[in-house]
Amino acid sequence: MTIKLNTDEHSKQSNISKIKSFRKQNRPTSELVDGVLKGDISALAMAITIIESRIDKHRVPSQEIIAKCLPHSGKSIRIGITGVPGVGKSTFIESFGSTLTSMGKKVAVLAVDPTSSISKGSILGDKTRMQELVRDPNAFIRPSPAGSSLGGVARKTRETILLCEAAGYNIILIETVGVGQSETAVHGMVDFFLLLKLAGAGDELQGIKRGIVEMADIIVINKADGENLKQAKLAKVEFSRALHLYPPKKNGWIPKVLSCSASENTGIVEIWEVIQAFVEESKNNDHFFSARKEQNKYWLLQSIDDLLKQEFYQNEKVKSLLVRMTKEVVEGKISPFTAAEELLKLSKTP
Ligand SMILES: Nc1nc2c(ncn2[C@@H]2O[C@H](COP(=O)(O)OP(=O)(O)O)[C@@H](O)[C@H]2O)c(=O)[nH]1
Ligand SMILES: [Mg+2]
Repeated sequence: MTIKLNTDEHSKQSNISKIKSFRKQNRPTSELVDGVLKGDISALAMAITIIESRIDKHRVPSQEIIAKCLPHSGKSIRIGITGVPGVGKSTFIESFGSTLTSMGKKVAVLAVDPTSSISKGSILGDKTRMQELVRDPNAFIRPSPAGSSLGGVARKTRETILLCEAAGYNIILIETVGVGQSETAVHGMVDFFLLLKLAGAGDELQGIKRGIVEMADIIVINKADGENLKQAKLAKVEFSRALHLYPPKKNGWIPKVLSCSASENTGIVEIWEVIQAFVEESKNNDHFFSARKEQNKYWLLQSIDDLLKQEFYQNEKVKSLLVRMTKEVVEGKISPFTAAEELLKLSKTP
């Protein structure tokens, strides 16, 4: 096995930990879990690597690690951060994350970006925007797991949340890029969902879908600085009004609209205050924990879906018949439904 090393200088630290992890690969999982529970970053990184691994021999250890960490998880605030590329997510996470660590919090930054393995532009790859946080001993940054399906990427990120919590991180920030389905997946794994926006262009022009606005617990107009400041303040007022047109939230929370400058660190503390108010309110009316329970249920069903599909498509008999069936369906010799039924029947034969 070879270790893939990153070449940019900001990844030097991660290279060191990769090599260390590599050497420690034969550590028993109990030792690894002890390390995680003590907050040892290299143990945490290694445990996550095992969980993300698609190698068969990592399957059992991965389940053991999760089982042992689960009782120690849950004690954090999980925050999803979304917005179109360029809106300032990475810059915001740097500023917000550093503000939180300076308050004594331990912050883990994760990402769900199913495109990152294709474009190589992993949204956390631009660690240049997180120079401070990268060096912060109270911050842990982990790029998006690679994966071909959003389901797989999301599952791994969800499990990584549990490990980070077991390691003592009490704020989990999950970045996702504001296009496609990944924000729905992230919304399904966080307590609080933050949408970053820009003043000026309308939502459609910014590529923000209505559904994403509906999911947001806070909308933050970023880049409220310099010549843009006035426009950002205006956008904030306008958007607060527009929000009344959206259906009320099940938990009774009224989404807030704020503005900030991620690069100048203004308006950041106010955002944290809103999140604290949200947590307090939703813990008081019990929506905080009931939402997490709902999420667990959702992920159970999602996992069953994933596993069933995986089992089906990996079945050797299915694989070979699928090619022929596809051809016959395309040529109109057999109906798609009949073909599907036959394939399913075949997958169940021993
Ligand atoms: N003026 C200004 N520029 C910002 C602010 N936040 C981010 N930027 C700039 O916007 C660009 C995109 O930021 P980045 O954090 O990479 O956005 P991301 O793609 O959403 O992660 C960079 O050039 C940042 O320097 C801000 O608050 N004010
Ligand atoms: Mg970014």
